[in-house]
Amino acid sequence: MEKTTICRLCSACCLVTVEVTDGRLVRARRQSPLPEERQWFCPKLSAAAAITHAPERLQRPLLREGGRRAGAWREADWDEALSVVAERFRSLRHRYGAPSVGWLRGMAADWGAPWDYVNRFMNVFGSPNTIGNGSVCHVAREMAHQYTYGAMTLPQVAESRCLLIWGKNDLNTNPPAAEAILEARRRGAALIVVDPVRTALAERADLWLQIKPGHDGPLAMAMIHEIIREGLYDEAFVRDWTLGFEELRQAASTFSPEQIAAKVWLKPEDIRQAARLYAASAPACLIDGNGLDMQQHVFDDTRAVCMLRALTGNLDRPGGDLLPQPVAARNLQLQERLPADARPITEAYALFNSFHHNWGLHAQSCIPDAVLEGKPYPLRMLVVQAGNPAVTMADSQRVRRALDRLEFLVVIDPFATRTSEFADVLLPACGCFEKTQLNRAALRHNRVVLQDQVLPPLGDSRPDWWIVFELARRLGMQQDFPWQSVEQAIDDQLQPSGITVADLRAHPNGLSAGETRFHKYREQGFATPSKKVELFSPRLAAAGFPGTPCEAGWKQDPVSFAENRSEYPLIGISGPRSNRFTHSQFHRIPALLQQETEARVDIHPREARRLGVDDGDRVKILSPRGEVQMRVRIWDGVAEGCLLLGWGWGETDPAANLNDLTDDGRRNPVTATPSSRSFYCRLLKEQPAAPAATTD
Ligand SMILES: Nc1nc2c(c(=O)[nH]1)N[C@H]1C(S)=C(S)[C@@H](COP(=O)(O)OP(=O)(O)OC[C@H]3O[C@@H](n4cnc5c(=O)[nH]c(N)nc54)[C@H](O)[C@@H]3O)O[C@H]1N2
Ligand SMILES: Nc1nc2c(c(=O)[nH]1)N[C@H]1C(S)=C(S)[C@@H](COP(=O)(O)OP(=O)(O)OC[C@H]3O[C@@H](n4cnc5c(=O)[nH]c(N)nc54)[C@H](O)[C@@H]3O)O[C@H]1N2
Ligand code: SF4
Ligand SMILES: [Mo]
Repeated sequence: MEKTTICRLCSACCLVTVEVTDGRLVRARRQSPLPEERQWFCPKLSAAAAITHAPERLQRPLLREGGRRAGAWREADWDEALSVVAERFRSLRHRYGAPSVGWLRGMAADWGAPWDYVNRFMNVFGSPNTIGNGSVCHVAREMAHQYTYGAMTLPQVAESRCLLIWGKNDLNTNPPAAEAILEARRRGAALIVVDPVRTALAERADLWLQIKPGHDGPLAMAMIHEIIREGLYDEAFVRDWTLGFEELRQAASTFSPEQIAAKVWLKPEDIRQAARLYAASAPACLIDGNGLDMQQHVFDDTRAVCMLRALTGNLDRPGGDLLPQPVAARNLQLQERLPADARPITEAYALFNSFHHNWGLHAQSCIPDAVLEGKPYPLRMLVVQAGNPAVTMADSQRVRRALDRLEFLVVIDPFATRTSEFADVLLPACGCFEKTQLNRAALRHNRVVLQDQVLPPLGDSRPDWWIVFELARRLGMQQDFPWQSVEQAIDDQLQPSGITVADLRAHPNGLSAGETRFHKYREQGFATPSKKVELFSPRLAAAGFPGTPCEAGWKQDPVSFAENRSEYPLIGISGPRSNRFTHSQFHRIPALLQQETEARVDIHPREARRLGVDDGDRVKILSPRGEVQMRVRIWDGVAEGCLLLGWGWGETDPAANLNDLTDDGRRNPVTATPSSRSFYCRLLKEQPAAPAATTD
């Protein structure tokens, strides 16, 4: 049997065809409009069978016996496991109040409908503390887009004459997007890449700006400076549709390419050329990515980048950056059921908490604060679903202390993880091909696609939606979870669009919920308070934040531990994602380990010489937070003064847990984002083991 569905082995959400024989996934291939020789390959999908049927998959709920440190698990059936969890929800609420229970979501189970169910569940239970990891993923960036022109844009690569790609590496992270970029190159579109690393994309660029890590805001301001100085902006658009051009011009006045270039490790002429090429090549699109995230200045830096789109008149224009037309859907979250005075533990990040009608809370760093320091009040129980915070959150040692301190921890995951070592209950979630769900990526714009189940759940594992619905019933929420199946819940959510699960199954490649339209702002303005693009944001200024990015001039070094630079002189870069792994996942799948078997640190040849290390050496990398061990690879694709550190290995090799080095002490004041992408560190060559002492 073959069936079309959406792959969720990473967040690219590709449309795939899956072949199933005798209840086993045999093969999966990505759908692509291109002839085979021009398709971009995804190794994770090729390993879909090995991942889905991995011997390590959890097949039964597990309960901890004899206390957390005893390390003994006992298998249980769902009835018993969910009763134990429900009982803890009740007793914590009774003893400390419902907000003492939190729910942390990682990226894996989708940001969409399953996230809505959890919010609904927690809101009805009475806790505002349902928290996603968007402060380090794209949600902080999304807020920057939203505060500038109302929504996160979608690059219109196919019709574009110039692609400016900023901190994104689609060749490794999103094959459909990679194909679109490579096709645009084939038809002659210009390519500018802003990245501290010479990625395969940077290698293909007309112009590669090898920026100093974490310094994207000043670069964007310098490009703005150049575009204004040279009169390359779209005057009519700026006049009619922006607010605060004068403030932006003022703020950019101290960021000329000549003033800024050396501070961001670039040449003034390269900055000028990038600005001119981008501004003069209408239509041009700007693709921003996770290189901007996990930086302390993510919010203002991304706002500055967003402003380039507006100045050049590329917003909502064919070949530019489209403002999405979301599919009409019900908000299932029941926020109104929380008591009016409910205070989330993320209350210090009020604008981030409320910027979007259904993103919910994402300042995940507040969880260890609440558990360890009772700030703003203690969190005592946590459910971790589809995430591995012991490896993926900044300052992992502190995170592990917090996990250990919890009175009760429930983990919902298809695999045992470093995080589940701290769990009291481990619930086996089934994988992406074993369940039906509506993914929010599909609701973001006007095309809806169903992630449709192609296989029965492995063993006794269960879909995330089922686990939440069952838990809700056990806590007496039948009325709020009336659905007998996920299909009913999806139909309910999609009712305003008139699209049903049956329609989607009849059109497995997706259904259009309307025509794509450009220049929508001409009818309704932008979705900001002023209805214009806010180059100056009165909302932010009123809340005490800079109204315009960089208005106070050059900021202090945003790289973590800048104050310790003399002792930790190198900049560690949390490396780009490999196309074989998703964060901490899949490092036990043999087929995916063939090319890369352990964590590497890439070092420029001249830097390696200075440090006295060679290809293949084992080294220690230290920061004020901790240390890791990795193997050296000499590579000139990374700048001198930087160490490019392999990402995601902490699950299988605790000595290579990159987030043991990162800092969670300083955070972006709007979005709670720590600088876990770039941090000062130093390197020590490991001494070969001393020969054993002899006693003759
Ligand atoms: N230093 C540094 N830190 C980072 C990053 C970085 O680049 N550098 N990246 C950041 C980013 S952008 C992100 S998004 C986060 C990711 O952080 P996490 O979300 O914690 O990432 P993963 O390691 O992918 O963990 C996902 C977990 O979900 C499980 N899982 C898979 N499918 C399902 C499912 O269907 N249901 C359930 N219940 N579980 C499932 C997997 O087995 C895995 O244990 O890490 C962030 N942290
Ligand atoms: N194979 C695979 N695919 C994935 C994932 C995965 O783990 N594996 N994760 C998924 C998730 S959750 C996410 S968020 C996306 C992320 O997808 P992308 O946005 O493509 O993220 P990365 O590859 O981490 O980083 C993008 C680029 O930013 C660069 N960069 C690092 N520091 C800086 C900086 O200071 N400035 C600039 N301008 N660039 C910098 C990196 O070198 C890298 O080339 O990928 C998704 N897809
Ligand atoms: S990139 Fe690969 S793993 Fe990620 S969703 Fe697409 S096919 Fe699946
Ligand atoms: Mo992410």
